[in-house]
Amino acid sequence: MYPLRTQIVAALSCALCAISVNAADIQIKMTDSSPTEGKLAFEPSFVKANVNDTIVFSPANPGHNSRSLLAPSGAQPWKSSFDKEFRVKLEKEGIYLYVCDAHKDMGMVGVVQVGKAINLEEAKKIATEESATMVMNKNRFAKALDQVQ
Ligand SMILES: [Cu+2]
Repeated sequence: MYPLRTQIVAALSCALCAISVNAADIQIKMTDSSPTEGKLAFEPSFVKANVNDTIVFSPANPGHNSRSLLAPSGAQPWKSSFDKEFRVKLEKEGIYLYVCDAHKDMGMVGVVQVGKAINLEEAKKIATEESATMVMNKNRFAKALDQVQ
């Protein structure tokens, strides 16, 4: 057994490293059919992440990609290739809206919240406009945005 003092120091330094270094990879599946989300979906369609976490879009079926529709100011937009795993590190706080280019009209869309939702009003406005053009899953953006905290 280590002396108590050593244990405290070890616990403290571990807590600090969790805050500063421990950025996570968060997987979002691109799928034809999700048990939780329905047809033509990103699963999960809402993700809450921390600054510097990496989103990993992974194809469960062919025919999908991911493109950002809205990113907070200063953040890099993205557009992935079809049928390829794609990693994007989110360094700016706010709401990100994204779509599949092939199935945006079918409501294949998703939302990532990074830190505080500083651009929520803008995100809601764009989501409402886009949802009006969809022929199915019209409420997906709204359902995802309802989970923003
Ligand atoms: Cu798609």
